[in-house]
Amino acid sequence: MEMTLRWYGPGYDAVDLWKIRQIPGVTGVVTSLMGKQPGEVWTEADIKTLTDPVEEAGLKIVGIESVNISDDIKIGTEKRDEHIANYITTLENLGKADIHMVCYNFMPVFDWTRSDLARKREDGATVLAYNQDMIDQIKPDKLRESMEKMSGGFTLPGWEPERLDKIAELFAAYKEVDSDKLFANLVYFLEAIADVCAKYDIKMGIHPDDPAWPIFGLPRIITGKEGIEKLLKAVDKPHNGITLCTGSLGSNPTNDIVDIIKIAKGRIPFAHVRNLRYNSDRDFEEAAHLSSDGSMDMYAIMKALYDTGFDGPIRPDHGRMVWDEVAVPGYGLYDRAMGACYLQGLWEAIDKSEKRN
Ligand code: DNO
Repeated sequence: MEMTLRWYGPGYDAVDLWKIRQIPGVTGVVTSLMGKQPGEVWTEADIKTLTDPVEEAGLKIVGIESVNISDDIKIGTEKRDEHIANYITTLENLGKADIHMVCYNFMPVFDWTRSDLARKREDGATVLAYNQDMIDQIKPDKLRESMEKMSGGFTLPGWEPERLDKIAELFAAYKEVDSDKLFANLVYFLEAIADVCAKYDIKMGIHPDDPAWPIFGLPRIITGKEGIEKLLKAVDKPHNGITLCTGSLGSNPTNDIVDIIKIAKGRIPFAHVRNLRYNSDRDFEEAAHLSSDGSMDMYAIMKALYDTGFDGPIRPDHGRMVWDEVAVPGYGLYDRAMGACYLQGLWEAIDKSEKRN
């Protein structure tokens, strides 16, 4: 495995690349062009605005998180083929820039969703949290406003204001899209990009839905083992893989993450590893990465990745906000640096004990 951190790109992140470089063991970043709208082409010149500063800092780009998929592709409108053609050009340009892993999601309208971006914990740290009762009280068209209010002025990934300005239209366009149709549109997309992915050896890692159940009546299809198995089988080609996000899958306590790692063996090009704590079946909050701080067994997760031969990029995921840091919610430097060291400690211990036995 290769330890990395997410970096939002020039002008979008409060964390400097040189600080990321000083985290022991971190050799690369995953990043994105946050200003691009889904459906647009990423030119070679655009991509250079990412590779230049990262390489100057002595790091490398090990993948893109994310090249977002337009709602036209997800819905299957008459614009989808044009957007897919643009996506193919983007993949081509990424391949030429020696970037071979792309994370994306297929969630309708909203990307990851939380009811609270700064819930205070007992020790004063703040964390992202989800409470279903609070979400049930928010109208979908007010969700963007509520997320923006909580974001401290930072642009949140997957919450492009330009797209969400048209929320009523988007909801109307999804009216005819049930989970079968959404799944078929995902398969259509993956088949269409198969050749370019094969040519440039690009691995696509779909990010699970977060939280891992439908919200606001919109379908969600990558919520657990069943959806993942179905997708891996439907397009049984090496470019079709998953981003193993323990926090998203783990939002549903019935998901057995170790089992999911086993069934997706060889098809996990990217891993996001973090912990969370369930307070009830209607409420969870994110925790420090340590097993003892949350509800998940981080040792068992790292061991399953190790045992299945995972060798891709991995990153600590959302961190708590500690020591008065001001940054993109979930993406401060301090707690993610602690997470990166902790995960590497687990990995080293597993590796050494396996080799001695
Ligand atoms: C949030 C992230 C997501 C993720 C996308 C992948 O913190 O986990 O925004 O990057 O869903 O496309």
